[in-house]
Amino acid sequence: MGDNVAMKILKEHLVEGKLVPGQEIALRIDQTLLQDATGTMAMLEFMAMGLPRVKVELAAQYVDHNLLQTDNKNADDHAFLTSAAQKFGVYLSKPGNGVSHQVSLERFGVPGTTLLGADSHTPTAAGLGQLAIGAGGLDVALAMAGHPFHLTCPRIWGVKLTGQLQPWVSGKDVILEMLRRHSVKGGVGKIIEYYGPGVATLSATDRATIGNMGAELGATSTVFPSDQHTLAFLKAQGRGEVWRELLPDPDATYDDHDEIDLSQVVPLIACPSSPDNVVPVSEIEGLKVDQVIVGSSVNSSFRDLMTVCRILDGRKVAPGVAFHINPGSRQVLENVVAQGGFIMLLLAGGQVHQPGCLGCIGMGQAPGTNQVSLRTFPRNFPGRSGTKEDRVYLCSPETAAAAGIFGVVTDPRKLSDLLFWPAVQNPEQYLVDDAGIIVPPEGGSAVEIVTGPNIVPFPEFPALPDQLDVEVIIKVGDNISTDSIMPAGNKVLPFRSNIPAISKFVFEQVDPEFADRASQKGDGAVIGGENYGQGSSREHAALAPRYLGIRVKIAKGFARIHRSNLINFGILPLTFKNKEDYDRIKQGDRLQLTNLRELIQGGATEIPVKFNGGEILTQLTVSEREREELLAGGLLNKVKEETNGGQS
Ligand code: MIC
Repeated sequence: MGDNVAMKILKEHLVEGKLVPGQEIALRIDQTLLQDATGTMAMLEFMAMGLPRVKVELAAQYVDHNLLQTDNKNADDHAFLTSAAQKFGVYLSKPGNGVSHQVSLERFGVPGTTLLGADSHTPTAAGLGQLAIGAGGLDVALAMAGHPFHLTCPRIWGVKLTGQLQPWVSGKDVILEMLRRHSVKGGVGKIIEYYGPGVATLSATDRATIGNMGAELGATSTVFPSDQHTLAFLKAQGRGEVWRELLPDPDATYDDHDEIDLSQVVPLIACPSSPDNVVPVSEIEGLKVDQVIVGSSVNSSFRDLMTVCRILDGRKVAPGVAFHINPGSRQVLENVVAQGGFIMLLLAGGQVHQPGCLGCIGMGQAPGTNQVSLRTFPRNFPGRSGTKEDRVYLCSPETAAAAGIFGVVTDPRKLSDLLFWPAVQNPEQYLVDDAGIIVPPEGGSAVEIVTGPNIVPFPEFPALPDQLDVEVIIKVGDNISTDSIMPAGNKVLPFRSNIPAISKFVFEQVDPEFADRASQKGDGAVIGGENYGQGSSREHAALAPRYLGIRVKIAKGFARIHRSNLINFGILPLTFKNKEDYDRIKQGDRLQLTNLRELIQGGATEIPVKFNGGEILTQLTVSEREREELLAGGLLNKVKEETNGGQS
């Protein structure tokens, strides 16, 4: 039986365990990715390990999230990251050079290698046939220190692509079709591998779009084969020599199956406020639009932007619409400028911003009250835009451009009444300019690390006690995202390296009293529904609640990265054995967990929880390694124990 692409890469990188779905495995990591919002903490964690230099083939640090400089904080973090990158052998992509995913695709990605990134959208690298996985900052810091990455061996979900996309339909519509079919939980525990004749019709950047938003399906990763399109993209970047062909064997099999006939995919749109709330654009045609944003984390490539330029060429953005463009990278912007696209945007009335994440993480571009905002971003969780009760829709660049011109949601296929489909291709040779990348010097040991006053020491957490008597500080429903747990935005993001300060914002939009209540009550618990902690990789969604005293989270189910982050910081991730028990516990109840250490050491998979005179059974689904981390009070404590010969 032949291997699929994912299995080939997994086999080449497996260092522990067996490739049996559900079992814990460890993979060798070739490249790492940090961005500034998660990377400041991750860099501090790496430094706590005391190594002189990173031990991966390539480590890169991008400054793309915290670009606003309203006071010293973000600028201090940039200076810290720049000095640390120099010292430890990390490539530094400067503020304004672009979004990590786009720059990594352009300048660093290598087919067939592994990339671990402190950002859930790291699988954008699927566009190059790289196996890229999003993880918490601490896991990435460990990988930078040369440790393998542990994960539950995923099932491989083969999605056969046939046919060819119709004009005005693009990669974004394919991933929205996946979300329409399978929901934000559909990819949990899986690597999605696209194969079949339709793959050859998709450019590397369309594949990157599909890979990026595999994160919205909850998938561990996404892969595409590395073929002639991959080679063409790498050659156009002047990096053809890193290409290798990576195709599924002709008799490759998959654990799960689906099929998409690309020619049947229609323009789709995700309605507020979940990426899987997908309908055909035609269904909501005519809805008045106030704001359109193209770019940021996804759909910010040359093809995406140039398509928008061509659609806007010689036309005007509708008077009531603010039309923003956030290029994915300096390189994208330079190439759009070189091909005359920039002037088309300006003359049409577009607002062009510096390359970066910007409004995608709530750093500006928040819509007004009740305003409808169409974005080519990957996420539209409630309030993520920065505006409470926002109305954010996710769509392709083609749909975004059509809305910009007509001022109302419009099926982009109607644009053929105005112009021929531009069918923009990626250039055969990009204008390549690495001025925004600082290459680390050979020996960086003499470099002084620069730290500002906002970088505060990492909090210390004790080992897990034997008994826990905790109060339920909050009870929430299904699909709570990390944006709800630990909001981002311009007010909060500058505190990513200051846990005491950022913890004041935990659950701010759901329950503004949460942080005060949690710190007053001492040890606490959170009750959640299905897919708790979906969305971003931000470890602050575990770290900050832990700082406030949260010791246990009991949910119907956890999202992959958040579950690992909870364990990394010593929070017990328990699931209800009987999901109906969720209804029996309410906010304010006291929960007692006894003999915890003995149970966890002894390999117990069921943990009894007493409350209000009753008892429920919860499940602890963790590996041996994770049990040790929980007992130690978190992964950093365990690493310290190991380095100090058993003394914490
Ligand atoms: C996101 O899309 O939510 C982010 C911003 O890329 C995050 C990273 C973060 O929280 O800083 C992610 O998805 O990991």
